[in-house]
Amino acid sequence: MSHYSIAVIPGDGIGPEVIPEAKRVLARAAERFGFVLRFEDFDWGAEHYFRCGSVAPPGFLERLRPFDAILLGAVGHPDIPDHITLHGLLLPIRRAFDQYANVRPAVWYEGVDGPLKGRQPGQVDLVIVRENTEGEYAPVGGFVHQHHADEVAVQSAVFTRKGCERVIRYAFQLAVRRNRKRRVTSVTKSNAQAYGMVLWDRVFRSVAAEFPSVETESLLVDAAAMNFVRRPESFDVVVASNLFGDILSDLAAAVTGSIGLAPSANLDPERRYPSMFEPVHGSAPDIAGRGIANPLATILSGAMMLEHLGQTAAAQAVQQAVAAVLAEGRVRTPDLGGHSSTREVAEAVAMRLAAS
Ligand code: GGG
Repeated sequence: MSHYSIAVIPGDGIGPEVIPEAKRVLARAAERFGFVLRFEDFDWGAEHYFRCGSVAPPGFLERLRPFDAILLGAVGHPDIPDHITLHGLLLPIRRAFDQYANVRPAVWYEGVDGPLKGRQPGQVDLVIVRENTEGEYAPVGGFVHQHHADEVAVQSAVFTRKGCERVIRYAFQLAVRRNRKRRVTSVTKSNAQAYGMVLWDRVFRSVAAEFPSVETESLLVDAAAMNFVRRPESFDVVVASNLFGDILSDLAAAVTGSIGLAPSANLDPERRYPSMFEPVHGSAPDIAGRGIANPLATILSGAMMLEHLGQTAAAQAVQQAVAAVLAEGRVRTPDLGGHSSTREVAEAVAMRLAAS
């Protein structure tokens, strides 16, 4: 029987509400498909910051390294500047474990209302591949004359040939594996960002030449945003820089009904380090503590984790159970127009899983 060790970081806000529900569903899947998930929880995030002055303890990356995967809820607290949480936990994990492909599917499920007139569920099934280790999120820059009237802040984006090439190649490989539209859309703003993103465009063209069976499209990010609304069904795999991929995945989530349904995988495709799975949504302090957060994005992130671990049948069963609960429309959280609790939605998925 296969055993997998999973480091769990529930984090802040709704993170500690959705994570236990996802663990319950994943444990049910493990039971049914005959493998073992050993979860170990880490109480890092805002509470750790209030107690110790940092969101994670010294050496936290070394503690995560031996795990097979990391499952993360959400980070961010209204009383801590967001850059402290992000640069203290999430971004170091992505960089230390070279999780260079942040894979963010956006699927419009049957039974879910979308905001777009004249479009139907089932018409949108796209994946954003976000570069996850450099670009606009590279920790390069600084302050001069900080906190004085004449202070200056410099923030540099870093685009390397290797960084562009590997994530763009991953996007093409994914388009081939998905075998849907076999289409990769590259998103930049290379008319204005005339160095890093020009390099990206050049690398995109050269990697595209390795995949003659894949159709390509290059869009400026403003046009991409417009077309996510105007023609979302035309997209298959979208590859974008760290910042643009982040923004577009929230837009894709809204177009497909709710950010409460958007999962993500931070992958080290070479499998040298643990990959990390997390919902796209953040800590949502406005609804935290009320037991109404949608657990499906975290459950679907868990399914992506099972897929990554090689438990494909279990991953598909979880995805099908989620799709069935959504299609049935009886149990759903308020973000989808329902009145159910986080626990009730997860329990409905777990029951479907057991029945399937
Ligand atoms: N579920 C992950 C989470 O809490 N994300 C908050 C966030 O601000 N993420 C930024 C990012 O993904 O780069």
